[in-house]
Amino acid sequence: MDYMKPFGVDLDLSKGVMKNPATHIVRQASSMRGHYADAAALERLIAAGDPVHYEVAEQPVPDAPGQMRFGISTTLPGTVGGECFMTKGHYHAVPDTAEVYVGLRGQGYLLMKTVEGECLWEEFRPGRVIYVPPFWAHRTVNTGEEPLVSFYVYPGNAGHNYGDIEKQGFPVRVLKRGGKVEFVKTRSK
Ligand code: S6P
Ligand code: ZN
Repeated sequence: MDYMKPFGVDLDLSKGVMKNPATHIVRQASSMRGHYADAAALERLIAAGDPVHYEVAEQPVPDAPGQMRFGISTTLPGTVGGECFMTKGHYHAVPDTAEVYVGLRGQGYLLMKTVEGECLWEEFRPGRVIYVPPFWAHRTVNTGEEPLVSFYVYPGNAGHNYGDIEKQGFPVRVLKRGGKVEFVKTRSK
């Protein structure tokens, strides 16, 4: 049999980065249109230099159910009209696939929602493991003053479904006003 070869990668845990990632996705403010409540504030931020909101570093593996895809996700600190910087968020394209996150650096939350509109969150902090069960969409939110860095691993065939989140949004927004974090419900479901 032609086996896939084992491999290892190095993480710099003090910086919260993967050394020499094969894939490096960078999402700037201009790729976040439609995700924040205050669209005008986002446009001002784009015009003022279009800062990076988050980055993802991965070593790709085959898209097969027995494989495990893993990497480092880094969400930068900042706000858009008071709403904390966050990732787009997604369901997995194969919805009954779970994911595990481990907080490495920084502070924030993983918001999770079901298609019926239940929304729960778990705190990110260094050393905290968060389990995202099958069927829950997930979005990282940085509520701190430094980059929020996490390690994640999920099934190789899971894929991403962003379209449903673009349509539905999340029923809870995370704001920071006067240094205080607030969870604001935007609708009952
Ligand atoms: C993949 C995993 C993370 C996110 C990353 C960026 O399943 O959940 O790698 O992709 O945090 O978020 P998003 O919502 O833009 O994919
Ligand atoms: Zn995921």
